[in-house]
Amino acid sequence: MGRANSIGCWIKRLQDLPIVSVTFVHSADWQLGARFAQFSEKASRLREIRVETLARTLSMAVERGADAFLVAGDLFEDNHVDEALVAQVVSLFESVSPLPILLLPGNHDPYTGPDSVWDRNPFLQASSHIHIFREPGKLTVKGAQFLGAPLQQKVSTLDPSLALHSLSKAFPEDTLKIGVTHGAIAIPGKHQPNDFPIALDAATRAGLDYLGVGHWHQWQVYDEGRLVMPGTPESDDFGQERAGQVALVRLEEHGRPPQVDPVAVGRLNWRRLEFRLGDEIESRRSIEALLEDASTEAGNLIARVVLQGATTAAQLVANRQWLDDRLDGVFAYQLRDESYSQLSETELSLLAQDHPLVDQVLRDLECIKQLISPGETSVEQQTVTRGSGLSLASIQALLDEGRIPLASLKVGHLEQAKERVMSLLREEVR
Ligand SMILES: [Mn+2]
Repeated sequence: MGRANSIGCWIKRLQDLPIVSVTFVHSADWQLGARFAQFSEKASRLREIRVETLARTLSMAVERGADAFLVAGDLFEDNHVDEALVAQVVSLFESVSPLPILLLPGNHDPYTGPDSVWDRNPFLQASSHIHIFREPGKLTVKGAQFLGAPLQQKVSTLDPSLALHSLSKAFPEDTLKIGVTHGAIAIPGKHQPNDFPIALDAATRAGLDYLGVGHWHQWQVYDEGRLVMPGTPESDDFGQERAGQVALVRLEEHGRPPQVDPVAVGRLNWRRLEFRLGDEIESRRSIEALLEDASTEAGNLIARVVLQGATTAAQLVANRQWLDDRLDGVFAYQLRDESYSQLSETELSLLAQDHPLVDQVLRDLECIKQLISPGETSVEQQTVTRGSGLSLASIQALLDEGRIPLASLKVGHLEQAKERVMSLLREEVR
């Protein structure tokens, strides 16, 4: 009897509690309309792919039963994107109606009034499930409060999350509150002072259960899991290992930690590869391995191959041809040539005639290298055989003058200096 009573009591208490749970997709930095000028004829396809990724991500949000879809700034590359793109994006949002779409102007697409992309006709005529935070404000979804602090200019030294404080205070303590804003995370030395610095504890400070931000293009989480920057959903550069994702967020009740899962939505795989000339077999093998990797569909690969090391003109041509053939099927491929000429004895003597100063620099570098590397021959002997004008004493004097302790100088430094001289020389010859 007592037991039944207590269960009944509990059920009643549960009914009295405002049970709110909300699931949403948090995205940012789509930068639709980005020019990708360096990709010339592939640039328009790169722009289309970003829109396709947005369409897939919206479908994913519907499939996962999301209650809202957030864009925490920089949906567009700038406020001057094509009218057709704006119409296309709005129609994608219309296609998932009534899923609430919450759009926040970022630093690329700040709300600056009637001249901004947010006041174009497709947005002005859009259905009410598409909400734009033109001003700091709130939108209620399933009893949870989404609070937006939009950007209205391109740069500012003010923390945009400060606007969320007053918005947050207007609600009872136990309300589920989600902030949305855009800016750099204020990590000392890692952000520009005028790049909308957001405090590392901005979510806690404003009493938010979650603060969804955008700006940097790689996934990062702060403030004990409450401050999330999901990165760009479609990678747009090399070296972004944590891009290509959006956050799927579930909040159960105020005060509980959010459940945040990254969902991979990006298609393109940007890879920077080093190709060591003089080590062709290993270099070619690593490219073969990448192309055979099942997770890397060649058609989705954007490869930048950096040629490095010393090579002869004939080897360079052969390796470039191999790369051109092998990487024919990838989405896009760039070759960066940082290699330098391996000169024959004849070429070296011609170099000495034509560019005596360069020749002397190379000989001096070689001489210093011999001085610091353990060898069988004495420095004096090397100096004589290399024909350098530098004596041991003059090298020591040069190092003293530059306050460089001999012990801190490594062979690698000299090799690097020689590579640099040779590559400059090659640029000159071309
Ligand atoms: Mn940004």
